[in-house]
Amino acid sequence: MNTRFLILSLFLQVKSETYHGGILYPRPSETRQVVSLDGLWNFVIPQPNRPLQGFDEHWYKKNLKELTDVEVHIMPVPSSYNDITTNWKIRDHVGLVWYDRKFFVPKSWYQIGRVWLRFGSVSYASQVWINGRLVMGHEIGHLPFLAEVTDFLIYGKENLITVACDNTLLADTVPQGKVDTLETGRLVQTYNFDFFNYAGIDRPVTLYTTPKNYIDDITVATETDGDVGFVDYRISYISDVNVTCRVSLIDKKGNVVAKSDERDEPYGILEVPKANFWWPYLMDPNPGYLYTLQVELLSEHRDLIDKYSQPIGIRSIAWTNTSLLINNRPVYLHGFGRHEDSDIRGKGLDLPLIIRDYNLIRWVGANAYRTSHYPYAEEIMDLADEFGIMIIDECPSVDTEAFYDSLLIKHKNSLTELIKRDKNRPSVIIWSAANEPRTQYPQALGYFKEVINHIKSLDITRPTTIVEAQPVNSVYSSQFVDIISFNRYNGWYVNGGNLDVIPLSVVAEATAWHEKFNKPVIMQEYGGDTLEGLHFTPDFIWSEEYQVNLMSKHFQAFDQLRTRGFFIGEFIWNFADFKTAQTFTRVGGNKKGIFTRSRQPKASAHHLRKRYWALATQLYNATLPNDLYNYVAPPVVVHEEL
Ligand code: BDP
Repeated sequence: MNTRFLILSLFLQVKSETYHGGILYPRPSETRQVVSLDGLWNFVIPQPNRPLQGFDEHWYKKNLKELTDVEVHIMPVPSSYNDITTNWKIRDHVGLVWYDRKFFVPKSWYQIGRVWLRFGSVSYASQVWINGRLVMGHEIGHLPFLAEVTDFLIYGKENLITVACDNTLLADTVPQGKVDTLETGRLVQTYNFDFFNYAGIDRPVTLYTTPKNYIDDITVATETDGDVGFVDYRISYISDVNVTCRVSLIDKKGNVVAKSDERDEPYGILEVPKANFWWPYLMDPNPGYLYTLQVELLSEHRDLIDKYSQPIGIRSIAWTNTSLLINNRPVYLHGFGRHEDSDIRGKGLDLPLIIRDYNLIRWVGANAYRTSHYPYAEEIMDLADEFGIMIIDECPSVDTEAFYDSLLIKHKNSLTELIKRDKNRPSVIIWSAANEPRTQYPQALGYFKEVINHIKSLDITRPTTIVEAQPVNSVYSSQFVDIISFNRYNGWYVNGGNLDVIPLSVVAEATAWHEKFNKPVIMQEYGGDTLEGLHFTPDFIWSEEYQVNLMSKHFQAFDQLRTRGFFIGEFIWNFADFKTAQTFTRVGGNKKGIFTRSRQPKASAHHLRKRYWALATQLYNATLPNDLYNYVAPPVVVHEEL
C-alpha cells in the first residue's frame, strides 16, 4: 500500500485554503466569547486493511458512535491517543484515526460577527469537518491552526465536528520518518529521533467569536534605555469601515502607564518611564513582570468594535560574539532540555503536570530551558513568560537526514507558524532552527542558509541557533547562526564509563566551536541514563552515583569555560525521563532525566540544585533557599595558632 497516499489524500483538497492571518490565542473580552470543545470525544481506527475506510464511507458525515464494523472508543481531548487504551494496536497504529463529538452553538451567536475554530495542535496532520463540510487541514504537529466557521454552524442547535488525524512521518515531513511493512503486512513507523511519536488532538480545541470587523494580529517588540521601556507595536485588523486602534499599556495594578496618541494609528511606540522590566528568574526579586497591552478597535464615532488584551514583557535582547544580554546585563543560561511527555496522556496538555514542572524548575534553580524538539503548548509558554524562565524555542525539525526541497518548504512553514505564535513572548530569547541535523552533508549549506534567512526575515530581534551534534570541523550550517549550540555525551556515548576524560574533552570542544565561528557557545545536551534506585560505589554506569559524578565533571569544565568569556550556557539532558520508541537501548524509555517520569527527584536533581543556586548566588546575588543543605554538624571553627 502506498502510505504517502494517506497524507496526500488529506492535503490535496485543502492546500489552497492555507490560513494567512494571525493566530492570536483565544481570549475572552468585552467583544469576544470563548467556548472549549475539550472533553470526551469518540475515536475510531479504520479496519487494518482499509486505511482510507473513513474517506470511502464518508465518516465525516456520520456519527462515529453509530459505526458498526469498527470499535468505537472514548478518547479524552486534549491527550495523545497512544497510551489511553489497553490495545497495542492503537498505541502503535500508523495512519489515519478519526475523532468526533457534538457541540451546541448558542442562538445568540447568530450574526454575532464571526465564529472561529482553533486547535492548539493535532499531531501530525489533520483535516476537520463541521456538519459534514470540510473546514480546514493542517500539517505539522505542535502548532496551532484555525479557520473561520461562521457559515458552517447551525445556531441554536447541536453541531457535529469530525477530525481525521494522520501520524505518518515520511521523508518530507517535519520531523522525518519512514514507514516499513512487516512480513505480516502491518505498517511500522520508524524514525531516528529519540522520543515516542505520540499523536492525536493533544492540545485544547476552542470555538470563539470575534466581531465582523476584528483585530487579526498584534506584533510587539520592546527596548530598554536606562529605566525607560519602549513598546513598539503593530496591529493588523480586518475591517470594511474606517477604524482606529486605541492602544493602552496597563500595569499589574491596573494603571494605564502609556497609551497611543490621539491619531490612534495601528502602529506606534509607547514610552514607559520607570518601567518594570521583564527579568529572568533569579536575576531580580520580581522576575517575569508582565504588562497588558490592551488593543481597542474603534469606529469613526469612537464606539468599541473589538478588544483584545495581549500580555507583554518589556525587555531588551542583544548579543555579541561572546555574550547574550538581557536588559544590557550578560546572562548565563542554566537549565535543561525537556520534553512534553508523561504517563498515560503522552504529549497531551495536562495542567497539574505543567504546574508541577514549573515548581520543580524553580526549586532546582534553573533559569532557562529549550523546547526540545518541537514547540510546546501555549499554556506552557505562558508560564515561562510569567515566571521569567528563558526559552530557546525550537521548531519540530529533529534528526533531519536528507535535505529535500519539499522538506525545506515545510521546515520554513513550521518556523513561520512558530514565530507568528511566539513572537510576542518575552521568555523567548533564541530561535532554534533544528536539533542534530546531519549538517556534515554539503546540502546542509544551502538548506540552512535559507532556513536562517527565513527566520531573520520574520524576526530580527532574537538570535538564532542550530543544535549541532556533528564534529566542529565538519558542519556546513553553524556559520549562519548567531549562537553556537552543541550536544555531546561524554562519559556516555563517548568514553562511556570513563568520567575522568570529561573536563578535558568538554573544554577542548567548546573552545574549538568558539575559535572556529567566533560566536557565543552553549552546551545544549550532556548527560547519562540513570535508573532511579540503582546504586554503586565506586560509581558505575546507569547508577545514581554515576549520573551525579558525570555532572560534576561537566561542572568543572563549565567553570573553566566560564572564565574564558564566550561560554554562555549549560543544559543537562533531560529534565525528566521520557518515553521513546521500543528499542534494546532503552529500558522503558530514555532515563537521562534528573526527575523520574512521575516528577520525583533522583540524586542528580539535588546535586544540580546545589549548582544552579550557587550560580544564581555568584552571578546575580540570589538568596539561597534554606533547605539547600541538610544539617550535619555545627560549623567547624578554625583556631588560629597562638
Ligand atoms: C541526543 C538527542 C536527544 C536524545 C539524546 C539521548 O538530541 O533527543 O534523547 O541524544 O540519546 O543526541 O539521550
